[in-house]
Parts: sequence; C-alpha cells; structure tokens
Amino acid sequence: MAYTRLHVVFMLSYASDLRAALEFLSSRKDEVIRIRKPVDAKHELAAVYRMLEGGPVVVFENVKGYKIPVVSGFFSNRRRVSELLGLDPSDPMQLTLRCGEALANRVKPRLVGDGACKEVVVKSEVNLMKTLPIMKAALGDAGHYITAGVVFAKDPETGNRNLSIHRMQVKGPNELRLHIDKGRHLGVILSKAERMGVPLEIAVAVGVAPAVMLSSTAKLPLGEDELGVAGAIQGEPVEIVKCDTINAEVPANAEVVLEGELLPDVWEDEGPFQEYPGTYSVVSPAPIFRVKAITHRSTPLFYTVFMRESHMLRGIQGEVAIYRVAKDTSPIVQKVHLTMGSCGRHHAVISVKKEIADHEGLQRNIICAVFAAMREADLVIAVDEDVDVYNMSEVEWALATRFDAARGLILVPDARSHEITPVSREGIRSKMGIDATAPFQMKDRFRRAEFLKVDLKKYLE
Ligand SMILES: Cc1cc2nc3c(=O)[nH]c(=O)nc-3n(C[C@H](O)[C@H](O)[C@H](O)COP(=O)(O)O)c2cc1C
Ligand SMILES: [Mn+2]
Repeated sequence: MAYTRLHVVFMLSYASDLRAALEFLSSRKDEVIRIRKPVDAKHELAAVYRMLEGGPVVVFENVKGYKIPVVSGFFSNRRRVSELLGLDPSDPMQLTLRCGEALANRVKPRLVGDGACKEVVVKSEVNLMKTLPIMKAALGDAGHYITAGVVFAKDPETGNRNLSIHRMQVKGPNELRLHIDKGRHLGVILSKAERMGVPLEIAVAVGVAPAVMLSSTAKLPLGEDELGVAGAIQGEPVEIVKCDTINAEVPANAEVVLEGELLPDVWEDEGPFQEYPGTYSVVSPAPIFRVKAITHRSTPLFYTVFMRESHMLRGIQGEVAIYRVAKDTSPIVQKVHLTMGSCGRHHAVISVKKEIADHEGLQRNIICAVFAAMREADLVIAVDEDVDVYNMSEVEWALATRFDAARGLILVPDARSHEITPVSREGIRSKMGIDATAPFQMKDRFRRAEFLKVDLKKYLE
C-alpha cells in the first residue's frame, strides 16, 4: 500500500498521543476488544489477556473494585506499531529504519505550563492499590506489579534526563520496589545519588504516547535523553510539564504519574516475578520507591504491559542496534529481525545480498559483528535476500536447502548473554552462528523457481 506524504503526517499524531491512537484503532475492525465483564486484577486479568495476546489492543473496562480501566497491547503486534507510526505495515523493516533515523535526528522536548496528566492531584494519603488497578499476573508472582511505568530520572551530577521502563512491586500504600538490571543508566544514576547521600527523585509515567514508550528502550549512551528519540519518532517535540513535588518533568499527556524518590542505600527483596523468558526471577535486592504524589487525568487509562509487548518494545530497538553494526560491517546487509519466539532478543535473522564473488564470506563476518552488537544475541542466522526474515517457515526453508552443518556452523563457546536466561551460567552461554546462504559461485543451483506475477484479487471477484 502506498502512503502519500500527507497521509504520513496525519498518521503521526497517533504516535504522540495514546488516546488518539486508541480512538483511531477503535474505528478499525478487530483492532480493539473491550471486555465489559468484571475481571479481578489478581490473576484473572492476566489470564484473560494471555488468551488474546498478539491480537487486538485490550481494554478491561470493569476491573473489580476500580473505576479506572486497564489497557494493554499496542505493541503486541508489529503491523499495528508500523501503522501507528504511519509506516507501510507490509514492510516491517521500515519500522527498524525509522527508529534508526530517529536516533540520528533527535527532536528536543518542549516544556509547557500545564497538562492533562495533572487534572487530578493526590498528595495526601497516597494509596497505590486503592487508586490504581495494579495487577498480580502469574500465580507465582510475589505481589502486585506495575509493568508499564516509564521512569524519568535526572543524573544528580549533570542534570541529564534518563528514561527507562522498570517493573515495580507494590510493598505498601505509598511504597514500591523497583527492579534494576545490571548496566542500566538508572542504576548508575542512583549510585551517584547514593554516593552523595541524597535520595534520587524520580517520576514514573504510566500510559504514555506510543512514541515515548518506544523511545524508552532506545539504546543511547549515558547522559543522552531518550525523549529526543521520541520527538523524532512522532515528528514533533514531546510536550512535558514540571512535576508538583520533585525536580522532574513528565509528558503532559500521560495518563497517570507517580512522583517520589528512591531512598539512598536502602535495598530490599523484590520478586519472584514472571521474567521475560516466561520463568520466575530469583528474589533480589531492589531500591525502595517512596511515592509522594499521584497525578492523573480525570478519567485515566491504566496501561499494563504483558510479555509479548515487552518483547516487541525491546526487539525493535535491538534491531536498530544490530542493523547499524551489521551494515557498518558490510553494506550487503538487507534486513534484520529479532524473533518473537526468542523474546525479541536471543535469535536474529539477517538477510544479505551477495552481488559479486568478493562478497562471499562477508555473511560470516556479519554474524560475528551481531554477536558483538548485542550481548543477548545467542543465535544469528544469515540468509539470502530472497528469504523473508520475518517468516520463520521461510527461514527454516533456507536451513533445509542451503545450510550444511559441518561447513556453515559457527560456535563461540562461553560468551556473555543475559543472566536471566535460565540456560546461561550466570550470563555465560555459547553463541551459534548459522550461515544459511547459498555459495555465490553456485547461485544458479540454489535459484528458486519463478512464477508469473498475477493479481489474486482479480480472480476472486
Ligand atoms: C516492558 C518492559 C519492562 C522492563 N523491565 C525492566 C526492569 O524491570 N528492570 C530493568 O532494569 N530493565 C527493564 N526493562 C529494560 C529497560 O527499560 C531498557 O533496557 C532501557 O532501554 C534501559 O534504559 P537505559 O539505557 O537508559 O538504562 C524493561 C523493558 C520493557 C520494555
Ligand atoms: Mn539511557
């Protein structure tokens, strides 16, 4: 489907506003399901969502004991993400390229005086569980968790803003424990505050524009503001407002905002929680987030993220990182895909176009570069440009017809992956590269049979 320039500009507004996006999707067939039957936030909501995961956006309108609906699933489906960004959904690679461009051409946020996120301000007697439909998802989870909270923090030394998503376990009326993985900027910033002996003020926005959500997983160096990426994705500056009780800014159109501070040097047990691989995390120490104020829209939506959406949010930005390094290694790279079956991070499929004899072999250099580009990339499969990297059945066809294990397998024993993967030994895991490309010299032998191009619609009328 061809998109005119005007169409793209029009569609971009959906990336800058969650409500506009929901309205747009609601006007289309099968994009949004509204569950009107009462659902318990404890276990039931997650169980129902799991049955619908990967399909429509789901709005739970009647969460038992709450007036606020739960919404989830904008990012559970790649086609939908492409459409929200005004891209052609039939070419999933556009999304990777668009997010890559956004990293290179950032648009700074704009401070405004007031925002819808402050229509209601609760400063006294903050009670998280009473106010917000915070779910308990898996049966073995330790408690109720906020899963879609974008943390806005400022480096106490430089004042630079940082965005990242962290799961948060409710531990009291105004207290959460916030999980921070190794290497996260929030962890670095918090340890600076701890060294200074001061609390780290943070704001957590739950329910933000799709562009802000997508930028919160962008891979930037410490000190660079992810909001600049969001501005570039949505094609206009993100409007931000000052918080009421702390020195931080949040998107003016956020649905719900928690203002508060991470206490210095107080870490308590958090978990277990169903981690991204679908297994439970081990209990580990986490900083305490003391909430001072909750602000929200007059009729807020409470955003909640489940597994597939989390895979997609990370996977897209992972592809951006892989594509950049792979393309720098050799321009024969065409498309990259981090598969959903590997949680959007462990398995990459890369297509290459070998045009001259000297291109032979480069696909293997590229495989090694991808191992280096992303530490969780444990399996990298190189295929030719005639294989659809987004279709795992196609990829399997390439393995069946173009891969010989004795010649095309690259093994790197005991490299570093993600420590949460149960099979890794505290993060140590072997990497496997598979060269499923046809040897350039024998291209003809591997050529796929061609057929006449026809327009099927004409025959179905
Ligand atoms: C839904 C979702 C949940 C996440 N939960 C956590 C978490 O609990 N702890 C964590 O350290 N990272 C978590 N992440 C990953 C970080 O948000 C992500 O890597 C981010 O880019 C880190 O930002 P930074 O580069 O500024 O540190 C999550 C990501 C998503 C999409
Ligand atoms: Mn960062």
